[in-house]
Amino acid sequence: MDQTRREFIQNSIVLAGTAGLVLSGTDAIAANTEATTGSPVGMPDILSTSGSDKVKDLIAVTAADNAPLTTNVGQPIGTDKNSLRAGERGPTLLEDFVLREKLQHFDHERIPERIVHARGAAAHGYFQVYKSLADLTTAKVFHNPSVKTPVFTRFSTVAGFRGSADTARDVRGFAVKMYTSEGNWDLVGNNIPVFFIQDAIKFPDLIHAVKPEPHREIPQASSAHDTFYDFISLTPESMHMIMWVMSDRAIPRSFSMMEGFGVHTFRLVNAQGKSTFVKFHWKPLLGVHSLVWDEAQQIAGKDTDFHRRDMWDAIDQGNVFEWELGLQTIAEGDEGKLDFDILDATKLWPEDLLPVQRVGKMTLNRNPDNYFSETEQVAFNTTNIVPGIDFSDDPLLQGRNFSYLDTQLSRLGSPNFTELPINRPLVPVANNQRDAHMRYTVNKGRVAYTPASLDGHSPSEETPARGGFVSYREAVNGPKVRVRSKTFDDHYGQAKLFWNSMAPIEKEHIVKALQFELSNVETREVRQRMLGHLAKINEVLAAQVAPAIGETIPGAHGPAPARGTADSVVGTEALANATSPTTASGGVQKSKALSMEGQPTSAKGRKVAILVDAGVNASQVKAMQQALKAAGAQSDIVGPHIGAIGGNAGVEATKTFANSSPATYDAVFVPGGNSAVALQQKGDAHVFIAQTYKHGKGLCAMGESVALLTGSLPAGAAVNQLGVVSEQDGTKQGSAIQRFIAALGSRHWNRPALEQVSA
Ligand code: HDE
Repeated sequence: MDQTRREFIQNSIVLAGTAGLVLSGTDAIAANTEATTGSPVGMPDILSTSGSDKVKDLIAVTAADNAPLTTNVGQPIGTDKNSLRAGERGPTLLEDFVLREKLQHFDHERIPERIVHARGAAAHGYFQVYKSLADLTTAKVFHNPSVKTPVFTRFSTVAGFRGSADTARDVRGFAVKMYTSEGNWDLVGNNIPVFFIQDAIKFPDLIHAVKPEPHREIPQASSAHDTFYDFISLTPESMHMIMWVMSDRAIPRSFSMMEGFGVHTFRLVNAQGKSTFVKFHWKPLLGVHSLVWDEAQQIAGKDTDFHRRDMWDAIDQGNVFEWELGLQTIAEGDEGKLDFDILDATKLWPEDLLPVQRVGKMTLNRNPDNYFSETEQVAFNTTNIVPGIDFSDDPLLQGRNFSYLDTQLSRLGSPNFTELPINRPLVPVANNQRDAHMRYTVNKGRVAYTPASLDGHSPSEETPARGGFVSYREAVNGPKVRVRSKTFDDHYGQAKLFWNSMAPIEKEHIVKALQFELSNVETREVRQRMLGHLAKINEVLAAQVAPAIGETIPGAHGPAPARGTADSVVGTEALANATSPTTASGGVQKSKALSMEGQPTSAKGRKVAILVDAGVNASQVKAMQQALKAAGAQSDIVGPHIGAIGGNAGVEATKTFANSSPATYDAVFVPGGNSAVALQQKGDAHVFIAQTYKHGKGLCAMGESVALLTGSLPAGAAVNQLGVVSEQDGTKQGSAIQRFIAALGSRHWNRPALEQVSA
């Protein structure tokens, strides 16, 4: 290594050391000099095996606790409760620099929210590969299983403003920033594996159509309006994505219970320069689970922050959110064997044809210290890739590669946004870029150009052998044209595959979602155009949606129940049998991976409401709380007021019937005791039970409360089956708790008498 580069790296490491990195001072210099000289690659591998490097990096800029009050230039402040006045009742003086600085800063606190994905929440963690993937890629993040690469992952909705509800029906952003030893790698994906459009040039139109209509800024965070369906009904390529967005995937139960997808085809490139096409997947260890639409709408009012609160609380209590990274790969040259184009982002690669190999795990285990500094200022960029990972020619990805860097300028105001603590890489940054708003780095010397002979400190290029990035040598040739490739033409084949792959209940939910959305569209012509597309996907689907918007499908066969839903046995069967022959799917007609049925279930990450009043059996409450905690579930005691219930210090309510809702819980437990008498008189308690039954979630009542349970449900409702547990015998309390916990985490869709439930 030349002297200049060594000095630069040493200086950087010392700086990084004072900023709180794992290595510091002379130890760091020794360790990194060794690592650098001992490795063919020039950049020092400064990541430790703890994965906490980024967190330590941030400590240097995290405000200290209990510091004395100062102005922004460090002047100690005597008082900031009163402004400086000429006399106690006199006018305020211009000289009051404390007042002026405080107001000036406040006046400029906001930055523009993201144009899309404005509403989001994020957490820190790390990624670890299971075994080296050096045969596929030179990316070091995929080489050493003992290295924990720090990550910062942000989840978001797309359409809503920054203050909108978490549970809107929408695609979820799933953006992962990895602080690797070769610079930052951002995988800026979604929780749905395909997209609405095939070419980036349509993106502003799509977003203008889905956002609140411009004349009156209505509706917020909702696609159920005319301009969205006007655009969609004139854009057949969006039909596959529409099926996903109308499914329960668009209303996840938790960020930890949704999949993530890189969406586009990328390349992995190995040391021999061999390229393999790849699709990235994040598979949640808790399985994929969703809310039901009725819950999602209620939660939007009862707890706007439902998803961010769920993640914050889980991590705050020492739990983690985990996903395995999955890869689907196609050798370069084999892509032509498929009957769809791998550059078309409206197509997925059926897992039945190209199985997902799980190659590593991401663990999120630390909440940010400051929402604005970290979650709001984090700037993802699809062009943040590292050597060994490269782009495909997907025209959507190509457009994104321009957009992200560009948008950060208007959002964060300066090209120096990469110097913000949450955005800066853990490796040293060295180039001849200088100045601009809010420059943070102090560059030494007189040379800010290359080539330069005057100053030895100028950074030098890295050869590929030493880790310098080189683009994949893809051969490209063609006339300049504004045309869409014919290989992008199939717009319905994979929409059919998705529909075919759904369980009847999932089909029913898609039907109901479309009924809801289209019945909110005021223009009949737009609704009719949508029906036309649905009929091309599946006639029964269209025939079931049609009655809710006052239409019939001429010539459609397949029984559509009068109400247009599939609650009846006949309807359910009709939906189960309603399939369409697929195209553009490699011959796959149904894919298990697309359905949420059969996903792993567990009590982990679930939340139970325990309904209490004075006289509640405290030992049953305690036993349930302990069992839930042991199973990784949380619980809230819901009572008539917060605090000790009925003077019983052992039973402390943290929620009330007025400030909570059954929609925000995965199950309800009603312990026995005299509380049952008071709860009988409470409409809210009955609503808790009835609605939980209706939404297919776990219910458990003990002792005196068994009558309350059965009294809240219609005659013929399931009791002691399908996730409903009732136990009068106090000696069998333990087994009732176990049965209840076993039922947590799954929905029991086929409960009888749902129609009669009044909730
Ligand atoms: Fe984005 N997208 N996008 N997008 N996107 C943004 O960048 C854009 C697309 C995605 O948590 C913006 O920093 C274009 C697909 C996520 O901060 C902006 C196109 C996918 C996030 C932008 C797309 C995404 C964004 C707005 C069509 C899934 C939030 C703020 C070619 C694979 C990242 C920002 C975060 C954010 C542009 C389509 C995912 C304007 C032009 C497809 C997760 O640059």
